[in-house]
Amino acid sequence: MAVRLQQAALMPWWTAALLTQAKSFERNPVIGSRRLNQWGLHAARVRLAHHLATARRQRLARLIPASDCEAFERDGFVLRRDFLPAAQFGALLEEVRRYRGPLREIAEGDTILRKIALAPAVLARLPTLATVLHSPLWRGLIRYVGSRDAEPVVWIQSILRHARPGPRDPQTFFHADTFHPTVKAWLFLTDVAADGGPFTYVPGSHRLTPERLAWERRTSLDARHSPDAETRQGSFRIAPAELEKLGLPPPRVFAVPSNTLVVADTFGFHARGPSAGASLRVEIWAYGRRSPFLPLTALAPWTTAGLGLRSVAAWKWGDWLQRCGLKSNPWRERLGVSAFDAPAA
Ligand SMILES: O=C(O)CCC(=O)C(=O)O
Ligand SMILES: [Fe+2]
Repeated sequence: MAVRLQQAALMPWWTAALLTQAKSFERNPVIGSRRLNQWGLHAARVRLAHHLATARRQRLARLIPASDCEAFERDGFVLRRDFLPAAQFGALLEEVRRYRGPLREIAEGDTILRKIALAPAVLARLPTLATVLHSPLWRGLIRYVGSRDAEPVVWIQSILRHARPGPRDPQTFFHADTFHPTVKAWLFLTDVAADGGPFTYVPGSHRLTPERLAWERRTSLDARHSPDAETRQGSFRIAPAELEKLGLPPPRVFAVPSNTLVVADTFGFHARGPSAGASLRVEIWAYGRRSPFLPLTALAPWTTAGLGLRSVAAWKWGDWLQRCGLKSNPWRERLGVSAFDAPAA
């Protein structure tokens, strides 16, 4: 009874969240409602978000070369080998290798993810990286693919595969990150082998075809009670056989040399590819996710440095909750370690 009353009291809140990027079918009973999704609630959010993103993107096309727009429209990603001039890439690599400021690690199954947040004091020690993040092509690609004139949040990220005992890394299952177009970018600082945990992406899967919309609708009906935790959170997993049924091609495997940039719409299906043994992938990793239902391209006040500070604050808040015995913080702080170091023994 108390739970029901609480649910009823929160209903206006859950309903208002429909106009935001909220995506959890488990937490939000309106988003997760089987009946509302039978009536087409999820499908309507997906359709409207795509419609608005397409309109916003058209207005940002001037920021990048026409050939990149074409590649993106066709594939859902832009790939650029030799993104930086060799000397600048060398300086960036050296700078990141030398950096041993505080960083955080989190486990994703048997993978360890290591992240350095780019707060202003950190960026001051990484001047080449700061320059790269201000370059017109980097800024333009993030904005166009993300369909917002907004700064992304950026980390230096290391992915250490088979680095701890644990279940299969959940990111190795094909999935869409959320229900609306959204951007992620990878500037690889290591060479990535096909069997060394490459990023993989199903070309063209960013498009909202009638088949995809029907799949979104079907998946939304049971997502709230899915056995898969990520699907319950609104990041729908898809089986390889289903990809084929949607008329999609096999995934593209980004086995690429360092200094390759990939900027992708992660509404498209993607996964962290398999790693035959222990492997290390290091990248400058960016992520931009803003309100999907704003028709405006601008109105996004956060800067990359501000977002970096916010990441650090979130980690510290997690530490505090843990110290108070309220919740354990999965983000472990590590000191004196670089992005390129092996996992702790
Ligand atoms: O690390 C990767 O290759 C992809 C992970 C992923 O699914 C994501 O970043 O959204
Ligand atoms: Fe993802």
